[in-house]
Amino acid sequence: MADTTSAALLRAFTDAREPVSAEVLAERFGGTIEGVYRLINTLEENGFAIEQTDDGFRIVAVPDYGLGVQYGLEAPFVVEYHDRLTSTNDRARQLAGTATGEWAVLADEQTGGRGRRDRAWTSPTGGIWCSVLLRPALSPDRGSLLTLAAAVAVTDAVREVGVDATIKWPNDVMGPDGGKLAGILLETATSGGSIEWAIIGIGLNAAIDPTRLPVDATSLRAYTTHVDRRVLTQSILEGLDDLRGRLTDVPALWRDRTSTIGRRVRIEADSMSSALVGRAIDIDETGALLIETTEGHRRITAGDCEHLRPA
Ligand code: BT5
Repeated sequence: MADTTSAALLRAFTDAREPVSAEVLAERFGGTIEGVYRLINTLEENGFAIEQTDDGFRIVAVPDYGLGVQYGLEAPFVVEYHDRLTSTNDRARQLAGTATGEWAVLADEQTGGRGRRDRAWTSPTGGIWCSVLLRPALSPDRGSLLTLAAAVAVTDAVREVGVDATIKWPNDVMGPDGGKLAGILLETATSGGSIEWAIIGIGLNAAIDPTRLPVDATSLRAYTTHVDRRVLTQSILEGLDDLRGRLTDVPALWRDRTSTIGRRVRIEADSMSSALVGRAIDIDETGALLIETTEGHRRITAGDCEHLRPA
């Protein structure tokens, strides 16, 4: 059973940073006083330090990831945290079928993390492995804008901590020296001509020693010693929540942050029998990549992109 109550109790605290009595907390989150005491225990087990004074309860320390992400989060997602999961996308899929509302599933470690086209995603402890379950009213052909929006949100969160990331089409966030810092995996279900749910899986190599990652990967750890996963995850979730409300702005924001446009690229896609080489000239309003080749212009909706040296 998915747990929305710890999230509700944390929201009740977020509204007032002063000590709050058990009675007021119970009233705010719509539960009983016994429920408040039980949830206070749950929060303490999850790394919160909660002080009880004559005036009530006060949160004095917040875990640096996990349910700490819910505390002070200015986005409407219920956060669910697991130390270890097969894949946060798989868990979000279960929630899509069994729970209502919008969720952010987080894990510290994944044992079966997935990339696109069934590729494996290396997910040791210390990463931000996060799947956001959205229920957008969106036509399926605009779904890939959610991927671009997530790439923009991740890039901005990483830049805020001083790491100069850029986006490689369509969904890779690259570190300053070219290694892959983050990837995004979008999964959707459609019904009646519109998206019923969308799961945006975000993998960001945060507090991970780069030697534990594939050779082409990098980690925030390579650029900064102090990596605050709570702040980063909140900023990604808040950025994504803002952008999903104004998807028409996303292509321009993505363009401002990409290193792909203007580059010679090689594109491989399931829909093409051989790789395509050309110059990336733009993305269109759906996020498709426009390539100039010797045989004219091509429009690519999905695939893998490699940046090449100038001819
Ligand atoms: C992606 O696929 O970039 C999407 C990755 C999405 C991962 C998140 S984590 C939370 C959520 N739960 C999941 O199970 N998945 C999502 P793609 O573009 O296909 O890139 C996959 C390729 O990236 C692999 O074939 C490796 O070459 C490389 N790779 C694997 N692990 C990596 C890592 N941790 N960092 C950078 N590159 C990695």
